[in-house]
Order: sequence, then C-alpha cells, then structure tokens
Amino acid sequence: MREIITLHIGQAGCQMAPYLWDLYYADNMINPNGEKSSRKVKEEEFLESTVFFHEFENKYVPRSLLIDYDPKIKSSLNNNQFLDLFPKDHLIIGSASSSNNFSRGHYHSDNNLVGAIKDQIRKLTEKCDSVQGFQIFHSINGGTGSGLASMLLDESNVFGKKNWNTFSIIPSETFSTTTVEPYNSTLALYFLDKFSDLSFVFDNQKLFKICNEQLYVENPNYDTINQIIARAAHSITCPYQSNSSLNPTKTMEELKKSLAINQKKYPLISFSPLSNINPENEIEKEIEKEKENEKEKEKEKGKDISDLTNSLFEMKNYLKSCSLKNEKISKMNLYYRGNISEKEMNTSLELIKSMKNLNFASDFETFKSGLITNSIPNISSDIFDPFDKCITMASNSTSLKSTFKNIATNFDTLYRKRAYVHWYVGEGLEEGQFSEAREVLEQIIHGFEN
Ligand SMILES: Nc1nc2c(ncn2[C@@H]2O[C@H](COP(=O)(O)OP(=O)(O)OP(=O)(O)O)[C@@H](O)[C@H]2O)c(=O)[nH]1
Ligand SMILES: [Mg+2]
Repeated sequence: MREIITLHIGQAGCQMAPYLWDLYYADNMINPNGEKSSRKVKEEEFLESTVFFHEFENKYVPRSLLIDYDPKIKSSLNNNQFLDLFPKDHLIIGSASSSNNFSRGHYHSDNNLVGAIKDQIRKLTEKCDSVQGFQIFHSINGGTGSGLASMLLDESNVFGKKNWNTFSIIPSETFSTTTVEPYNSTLALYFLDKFSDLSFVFDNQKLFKICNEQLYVENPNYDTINQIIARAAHSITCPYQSNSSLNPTKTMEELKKSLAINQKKYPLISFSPLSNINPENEIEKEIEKEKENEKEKEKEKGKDISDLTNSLFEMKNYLKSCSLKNEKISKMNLYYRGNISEKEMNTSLELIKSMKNLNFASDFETFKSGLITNSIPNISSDIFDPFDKCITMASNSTSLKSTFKNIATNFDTLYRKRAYVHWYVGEGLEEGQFSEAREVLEQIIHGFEN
C-alpha cells in the first residue's frame, strides 16, 4: 500500500481539515465514528481505506496531524466535533501563535514542541507499509503555516525521499489580513520552490467572490471558502485511493509528472459546478427551474457535460484570480466525478480540444483525464446546491506569473524601507535570507516565461 500522510498546519491549514476529511470518510464508507459502514462501495471499487486512514483502537482514523502553535485553534475546531476523529496525539498544539511572523514559526523557541511534531510525523510514517508522500494544507500568509511548514520541508529528507505536495493559500491581489504577508509568503516560497513537488494555490479574495457572486452564500466565512478548497483538493487526491482503470494519476509521483515542469509547479485549479440558484431572486429561480427541466431533456445529448466543461474555462471558476487568456498551457489534468459516462468524458475532452481561445505551449503533450463514477459524497454542511457530477481541472500555464509578480512588488515596497525586518531577525532569521528568498521569487517569475 502506498500511504499518504496529510499535515494540516496553522489556523488555515487546520480549518481546512474538517470538510476534506468528511469527503475522504464518505468515499471510504467510514462512519463518523470511525467504523466501516456495512454499505459496499459500488461501481469501480475504491482501494482499501489505508491510503488516507489507519486503524487505531478498532477504528479508522486519519493518517494526519493537526498542528498549530496557537491554542485557540482547538476551540474553532471543537465546534463540529471533528476533533473526536483524531487520536489525541495527532493533535499538536502550542501555547502561543507565531504572531504572523514566518521567523517565529520557522525557528520556534519551544524545542520540545518542535521535537514532538517531528516525532509524531516519524511515528505516522512508521505505521505505513510504504509511505509515498506528504500533503500539507496551510496558508503561507501568516506565521505558523508559512514558517513551520517551511521548516518541515527543509528537513523533509529526514523522513526519507518522499513526495511533498502542498495546498497553499497565497496572497490575494488586493486584500490582505496583515502588512507583512509579502514577507511571510516570499520566505515560504523559497522553501516550496526548493522542496515541494507540487503546490496548488488558492486565494481567499477569489474564493469569497465565488461565494458571494456564484454560490449566493449569505455572509461567507472561512468555513465556507474552505468547503470549496476541500472539494477541489478531494477531486485531485481521491484518485490515489481509486482502483479505476480510467484513472490517470494513481500516485503522487504520477501526479507530479503529469503537472510539474521544473520550477513551474504551481497548478491553477478550476472547478465546476460553482453556481447555485440565487435564493433572493424568485424570477431567476423560475428561470433556473426551467433550465433544470431543459437540462434533464438535454442530458442524453451531452449538453449538460458541455456546460460543465465550458464553465471550467471561465475565469469565474478558477480558484485563484488570474486568466488563461493569452497564456500558454503546458499541462492539463481533468478529473471527472459522479454520474458521468466514459462517452461523456470523451465528448468533454473533444470540446476542450476544439476550443479556439486556448493557447497550448509547443511542449504540450496530452490531456490527462480521469473518471470516477462513484457518486459524489453529500456532506451535510455543504454550501453547494446538490450536484451529481463535477469536473476539476488542474493546469500548468504561464497564467500565475502576475500573481507572483504582485507578491514580489509588495515585498519590494516593504523591504526597500527594511520595514519590520527587525521582527524577523529578532526571532532568528538572518537578514540575508530576505534577499535570497527574493532572488528565488524572481526565478519563479522567470519560470513562467515559457
Ligand atoms: N482559506 C482560509 N484562509 C484562512 C483561514 N484562516 C486564516 N486564513 C488566512 O490565512 C492567512 C493567515 O494565516 P493563518 O493560517 O491564520 O496563520 P497561522 O499559520 O495560524 O500563523 P500565526 O497565526 O501567525 O501563528 C490570512 O491570509 C487569512 O486570511 C481559513 O480557515 N481558511
Ligand atoms: Mg494562527
């Protein structure tokens, strides 16, 4: 078995966990109490649950750690009884946050706590037959998610040569929660660039926009946007546990090969459907109802799948604000899930190939597409109107160049004045690391040029 260990780090990382694990639980027919359901997984079977779960006291528990230096995380996770699913030692919590300081998260003063984190990772690794890799969920904008995740990546060889993928919240274009975000993210990108195999990136501003304008969620919060991230991350990672012969990326290594190109390893994710019926608009509701009826009729002709496919290429469905227009696409994976036939998947792929406005790079080889026909898990807290099929696209293109340029510009504005640098140096960072990280960011930007 090729197991995967998932690390949720810092507030964002830990808060992204509940919904993601709900989806993994549902896929594996594990009840919320950790027991296997007597219901069988239908259609093409999933593998034994051991990719993401291991047995502990006769229950299936996540092969995963929740780590935050801030004790407040416990109360925010306690709200949904999610914590009960994790054995006590899978939860490693400190006594104070890293105060939005990468350096504090990276060079943490409590050696016992840092030792406990590494120890637990090692123990989880030892419980595996043959661990293939780690996936980190975090934000690189604060202190712990950026600093601690970077430290673990830096020392990743201690855990053997494995794949490391990250699902990372990175700075949004015009919205931030702290002035020093450009420092934290640039310093963290230095380590992602060196040690991660793939980093899927999201920005909160875009996710909130989707909640407001497409899903019509009233007062969206982190919990809401985390559900979108979880859906996308689930689609891309659940093939690791699928037996389906129609599955392009069964391992982390295969996923890496299918999406990364040297330093260009920041895939953009697009997800469809991301459209609910606007509850405030009765007329629209009626129109939507009509549309639904139409859709039912058109389903057999494959129109439904065309709608889903088309919307994947609309900017509004990207989980990071950017555009694919005029950008060169080098790699593209498509994950089909739910009530979709192989024929419909092929129709959708043909449609993509015929899209005139897509610009494929000269080294573009082929699409990787996968289909899992098991029904989509329905989760009670879902913000989505019910859907029985979805498509997730992960693409490697030049489109994220402007995102990284934006981080660089904001970094330069601060660093020119050496603003706040003493905070970082005071916690153990050498000043030279700022310019080294900035150089690496420049290389990342260059990497997007072709
Ligand atoms: N998507 C998402 N973003 C979050 C969440 N919580 C915080 N953030 C964002 O993450 C960034 C701050 O990172 P946090 O994860 O809160 O920080 P941390 O890693 O806990 O680090 P410290 O609090 O400094 O110790 C900001 O950009 C927040 O907007 C969450 O649950 N989901
Ligand atoms: Mg925090």
